[in-house]
Amino acid sequence: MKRIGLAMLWIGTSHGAVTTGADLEQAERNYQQLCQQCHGVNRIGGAGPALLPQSLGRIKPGEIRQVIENGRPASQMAAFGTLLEPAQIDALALYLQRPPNWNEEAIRQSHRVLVDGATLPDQPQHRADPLNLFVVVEAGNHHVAVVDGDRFEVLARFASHFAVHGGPKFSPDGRFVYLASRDGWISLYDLHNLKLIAEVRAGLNTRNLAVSKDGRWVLVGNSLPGNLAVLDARDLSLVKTIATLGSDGQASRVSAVYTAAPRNSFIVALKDVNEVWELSTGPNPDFVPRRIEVQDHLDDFSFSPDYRQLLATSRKAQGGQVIDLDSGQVVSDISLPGMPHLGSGTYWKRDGRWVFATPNISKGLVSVIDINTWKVIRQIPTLGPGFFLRSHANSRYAWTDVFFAAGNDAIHLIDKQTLEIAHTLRPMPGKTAAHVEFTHDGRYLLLSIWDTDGALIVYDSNTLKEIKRLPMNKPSGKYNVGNKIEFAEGTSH
Ligand code: DHE
Repeated sequence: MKRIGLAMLWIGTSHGAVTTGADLEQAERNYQQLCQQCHGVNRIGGAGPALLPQSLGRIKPGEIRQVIENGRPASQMAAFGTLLEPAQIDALALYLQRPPNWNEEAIRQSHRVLVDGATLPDQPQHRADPLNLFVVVEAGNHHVAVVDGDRFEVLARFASHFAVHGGPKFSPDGRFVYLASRDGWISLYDLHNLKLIAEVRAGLNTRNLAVSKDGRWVLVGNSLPGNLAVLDARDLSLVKTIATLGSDGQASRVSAVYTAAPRNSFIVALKDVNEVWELSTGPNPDFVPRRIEVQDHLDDFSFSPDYRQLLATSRKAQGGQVIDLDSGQVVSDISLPGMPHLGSGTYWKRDGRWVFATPNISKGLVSVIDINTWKVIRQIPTLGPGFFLRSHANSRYAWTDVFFAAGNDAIHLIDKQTLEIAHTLRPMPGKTAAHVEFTHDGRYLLLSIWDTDGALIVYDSNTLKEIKRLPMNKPSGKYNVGNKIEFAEGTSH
């Protein structure tokens, strides 16, 4: 192996000498050139493990240096001792033990306004019904498609940042959509003009985002650094960051952020401290959190239809708990086996009473809960653990997958009244079928086939006949504008 660009890389320190700021800057460049491909752009891991202080804490500094120099036997980790000088290895080992820096200045510098939104027409510049558009995340090649929900044609398609995850969120009128990528980039797209308006990197590793009831603010929940970023929804400019520190000062990552429209607030779940935060989004908000103490860290949760209660689970807990958001008190414990995925759960009316159903990511069942009594009224066995569950007020069925099982090409249709599996479809045998979203009127639905040679399949939601197939590269989530801005029954919030 040759020493790469040594004259340019070498900063002039000798092995054992003090590592300077310039050495660390060079170490960062070396990281990007040599390590990033396996360990991730932000050191958050990829094919190789994350290289962050949190994940390296148990390893002695000398051992970190030794692994860089000699590699790790019986692993993919190569030796860089012949490629880097000893002092460069020192600097790289030190660099990996420091937290990545992403402060307000870095966020502001990353901000790009691509088009001045005020100069664009405020009426749709296309023929499609603006409330029946779908925003579709094409995960296989990091693109986003805008699909006409009447003609089932792609109206526009644009490149996204790396790994858009979670639900895009919309402005209250449905004109703008906000997307969050796992690598911290937030994008603002105008669905009337089919144009990307602005982008900002709000963090290094982002969980998700929420848009306030009045459409003025975007709240971004980050894992790295552990904080919240408040953005101006008009152009994504940074308003402020809020470090997510528990009342005892302990730093926490964010699990998720949501808008609770009836409460005119944001709800924030924290991953490492036993607190849920509520941030008012009323007039002139100060974004100072109201802290609600909870029994466990919240990894996954959903709301009651009136947003007065939080139905929460923790991966460590033995089930679920219902938390009253006004009093902060736990109202009820719910015995739920396995690992219910409450965030993907959905509500519907059965015999005039609200029920809530949740898939389970470790057991092959869907649990149905009566939300007046908070009792589990049915455990519906499925072919395997599933991820998503979706319905619509006008649909007789709730659609769920078996994402984590060998037979994940199957999709179950649960009859919402009998609570039995009425149909099991296999749309493309051998290929994972998961995640459904209905058209605004509920007459049709779009289903994803998560494969490089995948597709969006359009079904008639009553006859279950296939209407159309749009080839796509691993389409993941898809989101109907009308359903989303109305917080419609059956879809995710
Ligand atoms: Fe997701 C939504 C968390 C792994 C695809 N996922 C969400 C949301 C959260 C979450 C908090 C709600 C966001 C919102 O509404 O704004 N997801 C997590 C995890 O903690 C988990 C288990 C581990 C992780 O890596 O973060 C996880 N999720 C995945 C995947 O592996 C999936 C299948 C592929 C991917 O894209 O990474 C995946 N998650 C999705 C999708 C949604 C989602 C498609 C949106 C669902 C919706 O209909 O709204």
